[in-house]
Amino acid sequence: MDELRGKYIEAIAEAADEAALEELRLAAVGKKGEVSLKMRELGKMSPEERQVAGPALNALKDEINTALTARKVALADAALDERLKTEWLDVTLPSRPRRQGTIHPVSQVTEEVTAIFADMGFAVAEGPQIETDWYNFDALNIPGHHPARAEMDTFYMARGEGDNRPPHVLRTHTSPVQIRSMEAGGAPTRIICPGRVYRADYDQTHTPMFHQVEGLAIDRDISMANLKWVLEEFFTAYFGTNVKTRFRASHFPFTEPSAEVDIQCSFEGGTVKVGEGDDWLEVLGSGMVHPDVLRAGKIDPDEWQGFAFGMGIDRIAMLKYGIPDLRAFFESDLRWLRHYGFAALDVPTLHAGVSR
Ligand code: 2U9
Repeated sequence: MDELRGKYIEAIAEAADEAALEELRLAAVGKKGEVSLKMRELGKMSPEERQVAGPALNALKDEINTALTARKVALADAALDERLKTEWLDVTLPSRPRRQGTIHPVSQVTEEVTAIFADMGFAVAEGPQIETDWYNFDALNIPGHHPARAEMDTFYMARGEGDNRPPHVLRTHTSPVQIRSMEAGGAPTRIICPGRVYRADYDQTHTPMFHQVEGLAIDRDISMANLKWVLEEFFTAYFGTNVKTRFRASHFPFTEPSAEVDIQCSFEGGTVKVGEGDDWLEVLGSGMVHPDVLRAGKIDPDEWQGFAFGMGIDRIAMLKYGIPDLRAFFESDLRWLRHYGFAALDVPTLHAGVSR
């Protein structure tokens, strides 16, 4: 038995790899291994011989198994050491260039507009893009026969056969957000509602989805004078220069009186420059909220009054950044966006903290 121990314990300690170890395991304690065969012989021994040989063989088997495990661990450690010596990282290598995204002009302008109105005490309100025709039209004093409600102009959601619920539409303006906000929060209020809107319109200057920001201020004595000041303040901050405005009487179902607002510009050299020259550019619709619209929002028009306005975000983005083509937005092509200066990470965003 001592001979067996000497033979195997020594060989295991010197085994060069896992395959050699496995060979030794089979030769010693495998089914037909030397120790196993010896154990089988126990049956033929006298009880006295067995009492001595049995425990000794078991101890030898344990000893060999322990030695096998120890050598296996030692071999694995040695292999790891070897790998660590040969495999190494050059931490001084420059990193691989990564493709960068860019903040979309519409997102950037939405944040700029939000920051400017936030400074004047306006909070942001949001709402669903699929609306009931009540919130999108009736509550805004747009009657059933109004052309805007025709399927030619508005996307109606398909209804199943026999589904007689009132129609749902893709909102055609963000005005329903203001109705919901008036219902939920009452007066006084000061909010802007930026977001996507949809109209069945597609040509050189119109896309079926575009972005609007609308504003609403309601209090006991809000007037057109407040509207004019807020808008002039906005244009000057947004374009970074003093911008004259021109208010022209107009008509919208949801405001009375209503005004379209032009900003001062020049068209020299085929480009539009805002805040200089003698020309005018229409950018915005506005007015005093119609009493029926206040009532639809559960606000008493005998107690409260307010102004509202609406403008296209895509349009004021194109004006500020000199983008002449809607494709820059519609295809969100990085080459277009970069061309107009929308490189990643070098644009101020609200997340990074706006400084003006
Ligand atoms: C409520 C009451 C009144 C929002 C208004 C306009 C005039 C307007 C257009 C500008 C360009 C839409 O994107 S555009 O095509 N908007 O002319 N919007 S007043 O009036 C409201 C809104 C909500 C409760």
